[in-house]
Amino acid sequence: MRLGSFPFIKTDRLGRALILCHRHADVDAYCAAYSTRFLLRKLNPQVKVAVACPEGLGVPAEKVAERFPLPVVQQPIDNGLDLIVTVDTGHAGLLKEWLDVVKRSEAVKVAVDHHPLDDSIRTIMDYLLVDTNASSACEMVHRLFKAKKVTYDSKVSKALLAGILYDSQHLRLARCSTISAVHDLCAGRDILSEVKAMLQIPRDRSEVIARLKGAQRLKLYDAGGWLIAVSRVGSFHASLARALVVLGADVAVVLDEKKQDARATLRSSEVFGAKTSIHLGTDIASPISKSEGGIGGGHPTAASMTIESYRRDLAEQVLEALSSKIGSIVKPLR
Ligand SMILES: [Mn+2]
Repeated sequence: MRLGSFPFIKTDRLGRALILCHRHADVDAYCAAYSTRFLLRKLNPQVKVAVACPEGLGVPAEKVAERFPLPVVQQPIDNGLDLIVTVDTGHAGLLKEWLDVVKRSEAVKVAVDHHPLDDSIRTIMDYLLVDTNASSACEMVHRLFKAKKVTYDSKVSKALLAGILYDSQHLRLARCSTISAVHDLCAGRDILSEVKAMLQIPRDRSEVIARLKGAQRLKLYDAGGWLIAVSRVGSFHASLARALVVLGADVAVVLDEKKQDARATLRSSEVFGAKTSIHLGTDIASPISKSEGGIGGGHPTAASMTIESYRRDLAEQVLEALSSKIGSIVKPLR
């Protein structure tokens, strides 16, 4: 990985750049975009940087965006771009209407990420700055600042911390490299509590209801002693899946089947991930969505997939995949 060569174009030739987040940007994606824009403008103060967030921002990202405002462009632009940077985007489908812009553009294309990249995005980007051991896209952007020997202001340090805390579950998933980035970003100031407060959002009543209804509809399965909880909700899928793991499920599968379109959000406990080495992204979500023409992938203990025009039983398909990876048949638990 040639972090020091970023942005892979002579900075004096860098006139217009576009930074792209994945659809429905989360805190990590938004803050990585915010900080990358700052970095590019430090490398060339004349550069015009547009940021796009397909389908807008998630709720926590929206709150963080109030503290770190960015001019976000709505309409796809592609004339005269010299550089396109995607942040936190492991699958090309997550770029939505901007995917065409990336494909058509003659710009230098750089992916900055911590997801295992799907071929769909791997093949359209020129340079991949990806470390799946990094906690977050923001940790990768912090490495870029270091490699370029560019200093950041206190807003950027807080934005990078926000992305790192958000994706590492407040450092529960942090590696030593994450802690060292956090140490560097704090630089002796007590800003962690301020950033944590930024990420504290009282849970919406509709989200609480979705979680409780999801718990009510829960079906429980056993595979080789592992408990798999399956439920359905119309929104707040990830929130419910996380809650089911907190309740004690080893794996949570939350489904949302609308007309022909199906979506599944998967979470597993860290113990399940460590003992079985089953990677929910590359072992489950990615192969199923690929075989069904959908979009899917993710991390070892957190993954999701969306499949349009889906006609089978997604719960059954996910349970089958888990069963074969665990090496044990799945039985409903009474
Ligand atoms: Mn991320």
